[in-house]
Amino acid sequence: MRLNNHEAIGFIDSGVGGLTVVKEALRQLPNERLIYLGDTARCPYGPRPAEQVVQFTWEMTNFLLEKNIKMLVIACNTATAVALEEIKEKLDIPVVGVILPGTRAALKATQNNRIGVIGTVGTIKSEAYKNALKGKAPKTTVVSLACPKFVPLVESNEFGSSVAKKVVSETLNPLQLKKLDTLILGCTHYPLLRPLIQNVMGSHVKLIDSGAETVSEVSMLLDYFDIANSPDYKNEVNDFYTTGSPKMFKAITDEWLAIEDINIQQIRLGGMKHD
Ligand code: I24
Ligand code: DGL
Repeated sequence: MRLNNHEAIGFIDSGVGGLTVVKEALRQLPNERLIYLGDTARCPYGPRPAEQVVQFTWEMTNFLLEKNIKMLVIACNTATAVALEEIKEKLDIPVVGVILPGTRAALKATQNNRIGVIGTVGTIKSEAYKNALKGKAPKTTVVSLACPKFVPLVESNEFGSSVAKKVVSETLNPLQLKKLDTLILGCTHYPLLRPLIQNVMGSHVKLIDSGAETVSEVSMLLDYFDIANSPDYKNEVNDFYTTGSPKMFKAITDEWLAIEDINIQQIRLGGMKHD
């Protein structure tokens, strides 16, 4: 029997995109204490070589292990795609990525076995989604597409504009004639483009938000390992760490999470240049 029920659940991400997962966790798991680490100083991970993303992801993991987390959520698709397997293998706490939960939901949703996946260059190049889908259901047709313009679009606050509309429609054009009935949003930022993506793909295509699916899996694993916190021990303080500007990080968390008393600290990870 493990006695770590009151410890926090750790979340790591390349920046602030993983807050879409945290927002869902605050809703589905209000008894749990969360610790989030966003590597905003080195974001984005999407265009980086896999070996570098693996190294950065280990640096984040090691930082959170020192905080005695009871479970680790890799809330970034690019990091999950290239680093989940080896991190899971080496850690003795449960480690959850954002890719498998999304594939489960997609396989549940599809009726014609034709599933699309969109993500960063790193995620699509790794073929992690394709392998996971094919591994579970070999007859599935998987159409993958990297959308390198989407993250910059969201991060420049453009996700409602007519420029965004044009970029989304042009980027998704290769998917139009593929007869997909399900599309996995395989990147933390894409839920913010959801209305535009839905509009371009048509209302018959089911969009799967990997992050939201992941929290359901976290909830299930807390019960499976018997490490869920009880309301009596709820500790209100959620800690947020960033490698970048805490002020800018706070601006995003304030708008996105709208929670009070948020504790944000700037940290350095291995190999980072000092100011
Ligand atoms: N959204 C994201 N990243 C940004 C941004 C954004 N700027 C505006 N919005 N910037 O990701 C990244 C670089 N920063 C990050 C903070 O530290 C310094 C560097 C998506 C966030 C998903 C939760 C748009 C925006 C916002 C508030 C909430 C949501 C959102 F301003 F998309
Ligand atoms: N968090 C990343 C992902 O989900 C997107 C941002 C980045 O490229 O670092 O793939």
